[in-house]
Amino acid sequence: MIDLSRRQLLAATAMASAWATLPKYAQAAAPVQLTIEKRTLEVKGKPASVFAIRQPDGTQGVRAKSGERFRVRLTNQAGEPSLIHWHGQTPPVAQDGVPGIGQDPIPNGQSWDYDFPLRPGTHWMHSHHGLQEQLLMAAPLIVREDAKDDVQEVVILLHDFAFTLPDELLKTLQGGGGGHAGHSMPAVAPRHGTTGHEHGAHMGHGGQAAPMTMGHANDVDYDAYLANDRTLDDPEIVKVEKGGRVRLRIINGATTTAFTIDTGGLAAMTLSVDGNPVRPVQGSSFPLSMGQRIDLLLDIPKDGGAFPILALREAAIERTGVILATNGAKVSKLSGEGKAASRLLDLSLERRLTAVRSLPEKAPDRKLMVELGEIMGRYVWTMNGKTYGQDDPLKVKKGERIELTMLNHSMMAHPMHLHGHHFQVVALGSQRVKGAMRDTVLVPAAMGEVTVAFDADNPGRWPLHCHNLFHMAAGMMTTVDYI
Ligand SMILES: [Cu+2]
Repeated sequence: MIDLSRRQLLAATAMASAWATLPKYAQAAAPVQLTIEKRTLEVKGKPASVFAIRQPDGTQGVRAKSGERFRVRLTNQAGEPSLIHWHGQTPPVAQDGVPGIGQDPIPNGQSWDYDFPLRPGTHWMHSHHGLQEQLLMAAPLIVREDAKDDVQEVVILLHDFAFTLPDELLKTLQGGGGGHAGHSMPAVAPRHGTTGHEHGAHMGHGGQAAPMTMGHANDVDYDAYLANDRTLDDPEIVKVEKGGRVRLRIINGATTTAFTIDTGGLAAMTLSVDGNPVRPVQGSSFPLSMGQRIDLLLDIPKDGGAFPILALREAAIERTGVILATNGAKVSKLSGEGKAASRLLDLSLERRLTAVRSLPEKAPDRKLMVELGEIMGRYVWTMNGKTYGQDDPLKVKKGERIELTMLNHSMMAHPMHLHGHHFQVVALGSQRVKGAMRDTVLVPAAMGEVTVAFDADNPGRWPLHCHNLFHMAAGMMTTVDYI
């Protein structure tokens, strides 16, 4: 696995001094060992059998530096076939980790080698096989852009967790389950009666009020919401420095739960979304839908204290999070439930985001439209009226600039993820923007419309799907195809 061409090798051997550097090179080229395995996690005092993706020293996922390659040997010890997708990375399609597209699932006990250039930023990895993601088969994939030693980095991976097995949850959603007697069954949230609404707080162009955001937020009432595997009544407490700077790298790895990140008394500033730098937006409240990431910069006050960083479940009172605390600070116990329901996610932050590095100016070569829909009453989710397998793939050509408009006819919002590319948000409804570069964008319920642009520069068959795991499992996926 030494990545030297024969010519480089000959050149190296010609120089005696080069031998001294060769072992170091070889060492750097050794793959990171990553294993998918089962583990027992205690959730609210009860043991749960879940998965982990970790290195021999227990590190969950991968941490790397900008400029490095993703050189990983992935071993499956999950006890069942599995395959991991490197969300946010743009590898060749054969290494993208989607069963039936790049490769087949890795059988239990076998390994697979990966080697591709890393894309900087806060990314993550998760199973793209079956419903394994619901059982925490997910981990961070952090590629540090600039190693600033005076900034402390804190990674927060969010999850939703149920003691009920994922296929039972899906069956119940589809109306065919009902569960077995004796199982504790988290309620599948009613489809009607939790409809929330809010007025757009911002005015659109020309003084028109933005359309009211409507929709239904949650399909499943989970047993717990986790931040780095912990609930808020027993949270991770991260030691921080008085007067120090902290970079939060927050990943929403939950399967069907969107959150609002609440930094409380600390003002925060956006650094990047989905691993792509954005211009600073100040605030203390940031929406984060499934699959998305946000990096925030915080200054810890000079006199110190304890600072909860909360993730508020969308349109509900449940919450999770971590506590940043300086030495000796008193950390109060926090409840996993807040007093008032949090808001439905909308595009108010998206509208304010601007990419630091935009796509080069270019007229689109091709415009595509995808309508997101639901077959009412059946828990079937569609793209252009079809479910995955019966879908009409989106055909593009290599080298084209694509503009893809997604229009949501359903009453739930959908965080739409395109594999193999990052896109720029170029319109929200009819309003053109020079928005963020992303790989996952929220398309709000009830005629929400978002247009993204990307360059077809990575040939393959690339999934475009909703990052609500159950929506995807119930049909909401298609592909963008080109050679
Ligand atoms: Cu969806």
